[in-house]
Amino acid sequence: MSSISQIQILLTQSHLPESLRRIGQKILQQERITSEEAITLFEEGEIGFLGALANYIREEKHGDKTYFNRNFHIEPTNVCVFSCAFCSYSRLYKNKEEGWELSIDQMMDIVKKYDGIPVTEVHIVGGVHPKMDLYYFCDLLRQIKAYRPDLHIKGFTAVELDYMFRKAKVSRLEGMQLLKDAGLQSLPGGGAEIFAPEIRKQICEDKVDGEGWLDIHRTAHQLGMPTNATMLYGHVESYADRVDHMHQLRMLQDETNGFNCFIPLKFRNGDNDMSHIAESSIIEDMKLYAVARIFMDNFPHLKAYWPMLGRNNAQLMLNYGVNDLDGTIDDSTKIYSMAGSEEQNPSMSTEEICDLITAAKRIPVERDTTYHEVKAMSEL
Ligand code: V47
Ligand code: SF4
Repeated sequence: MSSISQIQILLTQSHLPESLRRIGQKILQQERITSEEAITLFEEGEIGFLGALANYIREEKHGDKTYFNRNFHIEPTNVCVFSCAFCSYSRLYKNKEEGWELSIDQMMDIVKKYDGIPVTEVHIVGGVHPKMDLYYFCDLLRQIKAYRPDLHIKGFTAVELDYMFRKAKVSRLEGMQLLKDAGLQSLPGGGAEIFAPEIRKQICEDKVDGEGWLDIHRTAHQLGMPTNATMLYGHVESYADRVDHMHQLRMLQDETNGFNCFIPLKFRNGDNDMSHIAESSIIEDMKLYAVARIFMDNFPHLKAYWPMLGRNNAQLMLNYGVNDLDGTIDDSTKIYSMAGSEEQNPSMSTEEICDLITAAKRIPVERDTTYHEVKAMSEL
């Protein structure tokens, strides 16, 4: 049965509350839903209904295509001046002997490990080390580009950038231009967490606020650099906080059209200062992905980051709005294994990721960072 007829049948069911029927009709007429309606979906939407709406939108936008890319991570340091309560990864600067700090040569050795391997992207992300400044990272970017010009460099969360720019006493525009000139091409979506100030106060009080995060992404978009957006969910936030977060992203996207994808990040409670908080259930995860797909109508892509969600759950989300599974990264990221994700050694070969996608009756497509198709399945 097509996804449109599935929704039409659901909308005729007599037990469906009128509020949900109206939302379903809006989706079929390609109308945007309001923040209040998104909250209604969280509160009243039953999972089959939400899944059908999200899947309809996903198939309208992308058919069965499911994207992945070939990338690797460089994590320059896990030493961090900030102290986010959910973070299992960082070591405070005052305890820095427990952490790692890579020199530029060591990071170039990581790049050289991929000689002859058809990766298209390097993702640079880490803690915030006071001695690794803007000019240090410009040097790193230049060396990577000189060594491997074809590699797209996606790097630095708004948190790292805000600190770098303040320390170097440059404006956000000046700092971003320097990084762009040195080779930075796009920004990852990290550091967004939940924008609501009362939640930020409880989970990440000392780093850039929501307004600053949005302004840094706006600045990147002004310079023609695409970015991603994340939301850390499933801890102390309410449905209204989630919707407010997504609404602010949706408004910025209306203004700039600079976001590529939205990546909900499920809070993992291993070995951090929020370990007493239970993790969200898989049903809550499915609801969240579906509502995100329905609400964020101007975001082209919805990504399930499998190293954090686990590969089986990420596969399930392909029926709840997701059309991107991130990369075939090897064990080059430690953020999630340190926070208790079931993916202790997150690595999937191209064949494994394609099998995962085809088993869900979708079509795997290798993409580059900006979603140009590198290879369709028939060529993989
Ligand atoms: O901002 C940290 C999250 C983010 C935990 O843009 C946690 O393509 C869950 O943003 N439980 C950094 N999440 C990683 C990130 C990312 C990852 C992959 C792809 C992209 C992209 C971006 O990791 C942080 C924070 O929200 N995080 N600790 C935790 N315990
Ligand atoms: Fe530092 Fe990022 Fe961890 Fe926060 S989440 S403590 S900014 S590494």
